[in-house]
Amino acid sequence: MRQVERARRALLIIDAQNDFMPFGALPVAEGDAVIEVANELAPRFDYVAASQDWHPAGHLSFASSHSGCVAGDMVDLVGAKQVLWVDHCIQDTPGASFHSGLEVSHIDAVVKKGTDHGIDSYSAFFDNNHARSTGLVDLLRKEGITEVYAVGLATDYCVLFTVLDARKLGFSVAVVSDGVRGVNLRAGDDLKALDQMRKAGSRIVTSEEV
Ligand code: VGL
Ligand code: ZN
Repeated sequence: MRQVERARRALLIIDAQNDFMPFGALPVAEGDAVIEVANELAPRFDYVAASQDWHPAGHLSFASSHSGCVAGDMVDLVGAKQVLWVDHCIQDTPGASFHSGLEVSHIDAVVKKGTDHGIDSYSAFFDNNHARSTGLVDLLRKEGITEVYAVGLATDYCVLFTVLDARKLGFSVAVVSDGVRGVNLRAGDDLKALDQMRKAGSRIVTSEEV
């Protein structure tokens, strides 16, 4: 009998942390809606990896680290443009913890990002200047994963850059549209990000289509 080989699939749960929830320091509207989608999908995957934004206090992506700056300002960090944020996801604080509703027993690996004081890391794979890997790509390759699905926060930052890197690394990629939400510093940023991900060759699917 012939067997059809199915792709090995991983679910990537991006930054499902308290500080990005509606009650958190850097609130994403309806951010908590991604939790039940993640919980529902996770058991159906061969491998589940979750990322945590994990900044040291005084991180240079924080407006509070630049005198005279407020959240939303742009600065130059190691030659790249950087949006400044309110303090968020500081290592070992409650704001950096996963939302309490997230079913962590489904998670096979956690990768931390944004840990270097001077450089931000939107992608769960590499920091923003692509100098350092979080190790996620090695974990996925060791598991024989060829296809990744993304849920989490935020559509227009960390989900976007994770998905773009996943495509560059050669994975086939799907973004679960009802499992992501955007910061929307400008209205419509989330829709633009979905479009950008589609143009980079990722599929946009609903959780029912997974
Ligand atoms: C994020 C802004 C700053 C994200 C992280 O998880 O999308 N956004 N740090
Ligand atoms: Zn951050």
